[in-house]
Amino acid sequence: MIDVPDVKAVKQALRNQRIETPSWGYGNSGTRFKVFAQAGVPRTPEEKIADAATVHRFTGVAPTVSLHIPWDKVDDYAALSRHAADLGVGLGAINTNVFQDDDYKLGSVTNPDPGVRRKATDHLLEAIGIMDATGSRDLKLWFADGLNYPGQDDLRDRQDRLAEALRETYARLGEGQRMLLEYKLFEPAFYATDVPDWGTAYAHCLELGPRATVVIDTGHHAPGTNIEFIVAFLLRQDKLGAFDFNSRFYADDDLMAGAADPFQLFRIMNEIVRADALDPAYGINFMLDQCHNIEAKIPAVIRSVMNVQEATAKALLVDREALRTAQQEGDVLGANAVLMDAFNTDVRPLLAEVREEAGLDPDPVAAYRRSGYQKQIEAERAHGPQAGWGA
Ligand code: PSV
Ligand code: MN
Repeated sequence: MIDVPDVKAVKQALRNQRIETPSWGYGNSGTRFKVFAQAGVPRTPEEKIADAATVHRFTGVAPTVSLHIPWDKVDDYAALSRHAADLGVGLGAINTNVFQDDDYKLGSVTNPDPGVRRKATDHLLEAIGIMDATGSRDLKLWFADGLNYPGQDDLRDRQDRLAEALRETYARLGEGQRMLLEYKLFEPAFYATDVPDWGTAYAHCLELGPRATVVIDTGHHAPGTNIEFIVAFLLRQDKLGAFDFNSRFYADDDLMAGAADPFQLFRIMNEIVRADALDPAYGINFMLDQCHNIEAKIPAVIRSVMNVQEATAKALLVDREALRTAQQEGDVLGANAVLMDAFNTDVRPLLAEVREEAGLDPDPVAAYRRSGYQKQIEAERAHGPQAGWGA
């Protein structure tokens, strides 16, 4: 292992790290061609939260779970929050869903029909009401809005409509609540998306005020995009609110974070560490947004959490002083070597120690497999409709 100047501080940072898991990652989800059902999948939001609590039990760093409304609609959100607390976790970001009603065929908040826009904005306001009940801090907005054909609607008018809905929603935020705006280059709209990139999201957040910040979903960029640059830029502007971590090979593949390109995840976490933005007190919500179609879901979420931890540990090992010196001296190869030395370090023994010192099993996936939880949920959840993207 490379020389670690302050191994205690590195371990402390790793112990303090927080990663939020998505309720929908525990349900059935997949591609538009096929969603493969799995045994033991949750049927209710309560059961999804139980799975999230299980991930936290074995990793120790995933104490909150994001909800998606209406997929996680319940009558009593305060009771759901108590259920989560009883299981040792909290409810995190509330994700809005203005993309699955027939009314939204031509868009939600940017729809040319004011009635549809009203309905969509009302859903965003309803989500803030849910946050009031759950105590959630973050309202997460992603709009599928966009156009399939040139000329289909007026690009600029749609920006005005978007700004109006965002303004109304922002004004409704309560004390301590924030708005996170996610962008996506493509899909389901194929010609033009209304919030296609970080620049558009950033400009809208800037207009709104300090409580509106950008979400970077790692799967939502053109191939080859330098995501760590976006991270560095938004951090400098104090406008990075959250991540939706996942992996992509080609499009929005939603594979496990760190699976396709662990080096990219390291480069992202390197910018986070560089800005001292890892600590939960800084306010970035490090979320996963994934779907596990062919792999077992709970161990896949555990593996993803571990992948983020590994990238983070490597970023914490970067010798900042040596890097700065090499950079200032114009030592191109030296600077690059400092970064690569950290990336090429096997941090698994370090993380195993961190877990053991926290009273956890050093191998969370193996511990999960031994725990009997999978067998238990397969027996308990044998009947009834399983949760999925539409339920
Ligand atoms: C859209 O592709 C997205 O990344 C948004 O975050 C949605 O809320 C989520 O996926 C749902 O799976
Ligand atoms: Mn996302």
